Amino acid sequence: MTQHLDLRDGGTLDYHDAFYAADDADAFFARLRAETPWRQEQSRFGPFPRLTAWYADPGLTYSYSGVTHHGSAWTDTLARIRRDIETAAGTPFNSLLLNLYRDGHDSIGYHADDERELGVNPVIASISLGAVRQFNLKHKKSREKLTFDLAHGSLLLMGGTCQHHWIHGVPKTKTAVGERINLTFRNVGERPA
Ligand SMILES: O=C(O)CCC(=O)C(=O)O
Ligand SMILES: [Mn+2]
Repeated sequence: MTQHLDLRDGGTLDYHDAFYAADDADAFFARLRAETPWRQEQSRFGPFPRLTAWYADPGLTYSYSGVTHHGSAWTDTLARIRRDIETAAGTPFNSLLLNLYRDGHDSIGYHADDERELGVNPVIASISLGAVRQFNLKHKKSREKLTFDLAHGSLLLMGGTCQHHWIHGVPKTKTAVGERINLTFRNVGERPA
């Protein structure tokens, strides 16, 4: 099932709940869980409540929540996923942030992917593997809220003005949940002077 939503003020969402079939999604989860160099990043507020990793084409650096990342080189698994997503989204991606949510205590707070090096109306492509977690979007002014349960093997594309007018996050949950891996593909341009 794929779902297209036009959001208030020009944002778009495209959600493919079974972008990958369960056996492919299972294999990707197992490989990425094992082969990713997961790191515990710190921001000025303390440790991130999740583990992260960053991959990118050579020469790119990316600042995220006050942390400057130097990307690792693409693995075969990640290169394959990137190709699939570029085809689905019709746009190239040169960098990838991975998040590992170890259990319901892990989360990402409301934010927009609006760093200047992502450009004006970035397309952000997000793959979910493993435990189903809630993904919330909130309009900055009207506070309108949307919630998705992001399925194992799903793809969510955020486009248009989504990052200007909406913030998004994955809240903590008291429900017992297993591990979830999220892959967020972005296209990082030159950092404006
Ligand atoms: O885990 C998710 O679904 C969202 C991750 C995210 O928003 C980010 O890394 O910027
Ligand atoms: Mn984000």
